[in-house]
Amino acid sequence: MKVLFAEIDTARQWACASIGPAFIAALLRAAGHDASLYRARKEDTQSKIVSDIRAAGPDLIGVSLTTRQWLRARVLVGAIRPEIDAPIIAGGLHPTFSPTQVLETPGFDYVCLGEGEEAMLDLVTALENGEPTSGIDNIWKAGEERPALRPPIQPMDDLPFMARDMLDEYEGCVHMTTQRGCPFPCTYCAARMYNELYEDIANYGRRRSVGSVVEELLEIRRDGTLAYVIFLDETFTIYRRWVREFCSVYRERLAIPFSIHARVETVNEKLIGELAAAGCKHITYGVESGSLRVRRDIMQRAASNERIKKTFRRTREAGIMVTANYMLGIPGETRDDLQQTYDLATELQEHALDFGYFVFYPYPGTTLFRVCLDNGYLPDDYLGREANHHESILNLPNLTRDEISEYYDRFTALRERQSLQRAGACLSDEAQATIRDSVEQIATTG
Ligand code: B12
Ligand code: SF4
Repeated sequence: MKVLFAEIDTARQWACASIGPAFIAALLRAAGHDASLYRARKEDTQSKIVSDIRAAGPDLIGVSLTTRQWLRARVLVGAIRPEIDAPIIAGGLHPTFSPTQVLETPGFDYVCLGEGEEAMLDLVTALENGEPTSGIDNIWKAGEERPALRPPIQPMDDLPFMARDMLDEYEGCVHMTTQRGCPFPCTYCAARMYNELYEDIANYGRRRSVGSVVEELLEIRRDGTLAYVIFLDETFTIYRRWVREFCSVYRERLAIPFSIHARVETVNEKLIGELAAAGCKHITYGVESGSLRVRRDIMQRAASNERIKKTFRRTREAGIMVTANYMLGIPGETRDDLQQTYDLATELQEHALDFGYFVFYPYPGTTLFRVCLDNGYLPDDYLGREANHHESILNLPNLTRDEISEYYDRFTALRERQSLQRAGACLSDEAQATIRDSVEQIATTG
């Protein structure tokens, strides 16, 4: 059977496509099906997308959706439905936590709840054999009852390696995932909601064996270039024993530079040293807020500012580049909290090469989404608004949208100053003077 996954680009094209379909496609291909990816680029018109998909002749169309992709996807699927005679299934974070919203939207025939590999294989087999598609675990058919969930896939090593041709990788820079699930309780995070979805069935947290991860990378190297590895796991440094074993085997057999995401509570000096020795060149830490009150009481992230600063310093001293991420406009935050975030970001610049800053958006399924809903912070038309991280959609009692935008602009200016200063350090005196002028201009306007 011919399955076409459509990747829906939004404001920007990300470095790699959604990886859920790449896992599913690998299993479908192993079972003899044809699975491929079509990218609906931002600039592509609706009629081009419809005609491209028609030309591909799929028997089933799959779309992987985050909340950000949902708004464009629902319009595109509405346009595809009358033109192409193939059922359409949506999976991923957004359909999993807003399934009825998706199924009530014209064009969507099925929603996949949670993990999709085995469920898609069962659906494709049923469709191919002309069998009924009702009652397949995880697959919610429009107009029918919510299905049961099958247990999370275990062991993860049984899954075939991702269909890498679907990831848009180039020049040997590859993306890897080693685990599913995160044990932390961050209240704004959609990823951790998988734990709750599966809580009556089994523990959602699982990790591949070190051997399987290394084998996948060795296979990539055997087939071509392997220059850099980006581990996409949300917190690479959980399960320290696994990380230690990984570092030792990776260092011996691969020693290719790599980057990871981590939480400061999960690392110590020893682990940072082992990561550095294995080839880790870059760690992104979620700092999120400079206010301990906001981190601890609202976000459920309790690390102290001292711990954050110490971890940043140790990471840099180990020769690893550091990036920090911040969030602005969290429900319950005040202007003073925003200022504390700005102050901490300024202080951490000494150690962090760069930082990301995002205006808070409440993702369905999360604790903070519920807080926003229950307290009337969400505007009535929120379902029709774009999910973005540039401006707040919320009506918050302690913080205006303008105040959030003001701080967003201040972070933009801070980041520009930082990159100009770093560029300046390698330039001539004359070039540095020009940059100093620009920096001053930014400082006065920012
Ligand atoms: C890697 C990653 C990225 C990568 C790749 C994105 C991707 N979609 O894979 C990059 C860097 C590009 C990225 C970017 C962003 N991300 Co991101 N990202 C992640 C992260 C850490 C891991 C995703 C992953 O690897 N999952 C592993 C795969 C195997 O799981 P999966 O995607 O859930 O897929 C399974 C099922 O959902 C299902 N499935 C998935 N798709 C489909 C499709 C079909 C047809 C079927 C049947 C089933 C199915 O089957 C899959 C296999 O079992 C997640 C956290 C998480 N754990 O999900 C955040 C996450 C998905 N990202 C998030 C966000 C907010 C963003 C950004 C907006 C960041 C930003 N601030 O700008 C952008 C927007 C991207 C976009 N296109 O919308 C949120 C999404 C919340 C939401 N409800 O929308 C998450 C959940 C993080 C969070 N803490 O809340 N991200
Ligand atoms: S540590 Fe990251 S992935 Fe885990 S719950 Fe918090 S934000 Fe989500």
